[in-house]
Amino acid sequence: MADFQLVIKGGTVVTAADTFQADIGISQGRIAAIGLNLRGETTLDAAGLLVLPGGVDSHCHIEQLQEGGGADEESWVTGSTSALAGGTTSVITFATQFKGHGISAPLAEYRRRAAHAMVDYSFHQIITDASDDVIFREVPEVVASGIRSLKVFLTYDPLHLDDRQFLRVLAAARRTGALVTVHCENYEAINWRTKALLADGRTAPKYHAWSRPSMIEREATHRAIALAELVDQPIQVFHVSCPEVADEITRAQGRGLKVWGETCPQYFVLGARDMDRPGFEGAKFMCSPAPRDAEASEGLWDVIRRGTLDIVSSDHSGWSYETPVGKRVHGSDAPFRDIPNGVPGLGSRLPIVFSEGVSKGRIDVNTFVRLTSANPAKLFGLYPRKGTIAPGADADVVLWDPGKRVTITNSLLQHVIDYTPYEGLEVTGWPVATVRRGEVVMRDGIVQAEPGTGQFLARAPYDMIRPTGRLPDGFDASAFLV
Ligand code: DUC
Ligand code: ZN
Ligand code: ZN
Repeated sequence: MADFQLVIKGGTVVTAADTFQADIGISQGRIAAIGLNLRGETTLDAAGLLVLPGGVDSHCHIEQLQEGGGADEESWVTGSTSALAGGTTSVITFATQFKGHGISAPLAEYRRRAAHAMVDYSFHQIITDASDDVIFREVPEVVASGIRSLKVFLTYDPLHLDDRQFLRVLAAARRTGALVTVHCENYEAINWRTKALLADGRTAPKYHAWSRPSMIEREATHRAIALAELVDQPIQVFHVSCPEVADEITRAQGRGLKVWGETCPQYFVLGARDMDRPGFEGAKFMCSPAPRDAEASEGLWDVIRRGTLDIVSSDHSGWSYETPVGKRVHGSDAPFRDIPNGVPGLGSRLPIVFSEGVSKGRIDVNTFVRLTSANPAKLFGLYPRKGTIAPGADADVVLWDPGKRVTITNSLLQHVIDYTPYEGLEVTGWPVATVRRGEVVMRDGIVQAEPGTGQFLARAPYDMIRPTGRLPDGFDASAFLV
């Protein structure tokens, strides 16, 4: 007689902490038991495979609204398909504010669109205009609705916040119990250098990297940490591109601050060299911060092994190469300043991190699970429902063939974007089946899930992002609505 609806049988279970042989019994979408010789109504054979918790991608852009109307090319259906094909079962995407407007109305539109998701999801609320109404009225409402992270940009027109506005967001997060995630680059320095490059006729994609060298990222990271320390507000630094920037986080963590850092696969395998490809080709590799050089990429693994950077997200951004709405939106000879930033990476995230990390001997498989699933779930208040294999957790599981060699091509990734910057990259390790809340939604690359079956993940208050209580002079300026 069967005890469970589904049993994943004979695999090697891997969590953030342990690796062991076991069957997993699943009923009602949750893990009901971990043991030996479990019997299910249905069995999924995992012999010879790793059994991992579903990937949690805590930074990706899906169907993001554009100021002129419309949204990013990657829809919830295509984005979910790519995520499930690549072993990711939960994502955190973004809801944007447009300057001069509020956040509640666009958030309702984001939620309406996300109702088509096939992965479970939450949002980071982007704040681009820290007006009184947004900071004092709307942010508390949005956080109370379960969106427990705010995102700010210290650069980019028209998104960037000055220091005063950034402080107001940090204070609002402290009052309401949210994490603040930060895009750290110096706005004025980039604009100044960009003007000079364009004045000198240096317009090709490769000058994107020249416009924002590493000290521009390091300075903004240092400033973001200092202001967060002033407010005593936990932050996560997004997409750290190199060890020089990570060193700022190491120092902050050494002082006992709640500062976390993520990096992304593009910083492991791409470099400024890729933006120097002939013609417009370099646009395929343009993202911010800019990928650096091979030494920086290798150094990021040291930083990961030390624990300073503890999450690898995709920063998946939907801009096709050939379409008129993607990288060429301002023409095929647009100066680098006018080419949209971002690279697709939802489906390729896990294979690249596994291959570059585990298969090449840089990290062990438990560290892989920590970076790509357990830590993002913990930092964003989803653990232990997501990010682990344990009784009571959602049955989000990936069956992983650690020895499978694959050459990445765009069609394997199943996103809507017409290219991948990783075309031709050889990886060892590939997902062969994905289970989302007990349902087998991908097998051998074929995704079968109904649009609308993804669930919104409302995030309740959690300890990890509670302020430290250490304030300069013991004075809590954030208690005042200024
Ligand atoms: N950088 C971002 O900050 N967001 C999306 C894409 C990018 O390159
Ligand atoms: Zn960013
Ligand atoms: Zn991003």
